[in-house]
Amino acid sequence: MAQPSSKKHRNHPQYELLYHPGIPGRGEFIRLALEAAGVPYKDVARDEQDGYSTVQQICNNKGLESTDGNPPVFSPPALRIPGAGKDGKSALVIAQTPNILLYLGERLELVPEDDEAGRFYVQQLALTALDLNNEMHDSHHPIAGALYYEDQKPESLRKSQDVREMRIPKFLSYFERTLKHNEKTGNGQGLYLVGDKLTYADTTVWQVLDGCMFAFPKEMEARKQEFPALLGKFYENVKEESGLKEYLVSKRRLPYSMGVFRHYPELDRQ
Ligand SMILES: N[C@@H](CCC(=O)N[C@@H](CS)C(=O)NCC(=O)O)C(=O)O
Repeated sequence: MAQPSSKKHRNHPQYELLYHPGIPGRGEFIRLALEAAGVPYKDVARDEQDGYSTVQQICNNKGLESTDGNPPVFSPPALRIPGAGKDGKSALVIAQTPNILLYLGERLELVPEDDEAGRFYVQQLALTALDLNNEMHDSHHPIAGALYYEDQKPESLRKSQDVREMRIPKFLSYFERTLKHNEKTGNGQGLYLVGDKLTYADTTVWQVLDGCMFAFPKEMEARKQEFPALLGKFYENVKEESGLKEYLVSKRRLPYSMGVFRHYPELDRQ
């Protein structure tokens, strides 16, 4: 079981993350939120014997329900919350990364308190970061997820060029401006995208930046001068946040491999 330094575990159910075992992938957005909050969780595919078959049973079955009377799930990640089902005894299952983050945001105190507009704003930023996540996936799988990269390499080269030259700067510019706006209006100090403390917008944007740095190291290095606040102070600070600092050097943090963020040198800036 994942065991981050648990500041708030007495008030939380035993969250269960249902995701693939070998990659950070989209599950990482959920892990980062839980780790930043210091709330223990079970990473079912990794922490339980035969855990991955449980994940597949809940997330990839062809039946009319996922488990405990919950509707079917399209694909991982999903979050299972024992005791949060309609009858107060069974489990609630929630899928779609941003939906899970929305559920956890208030509970983990990773959204501005008593501020509806602030909650939507955090979600807006997370959704935007997840759009870039999808662009990064498509940079090596522009034609079909079921085909090998090698079978779509010419298209990957074209797509990556567009992602690096057009899309990445557009997203980074937006996040850089957001940081500056919040420095002026929300006491963000260049450390936070919304308000004056960590939200899941920060952890989600950070994860996408980190993944982009892994996939396109030359491109991202070259962009540092253009986006110094985002790729400098902000990026470095999130790594130092309590909970995340310990997690990022722990075994729970999986290395990038064959997931959304992949490093093919030929797709990077030449
Ligand atoms: N929009 C969904 C995407 C979920 C998704 O694409 N999951 C991947 C793993 S990271 C998967 O298993 N997809 C199977 C498929 O799309 O066929 C989310 O954000 O959770």
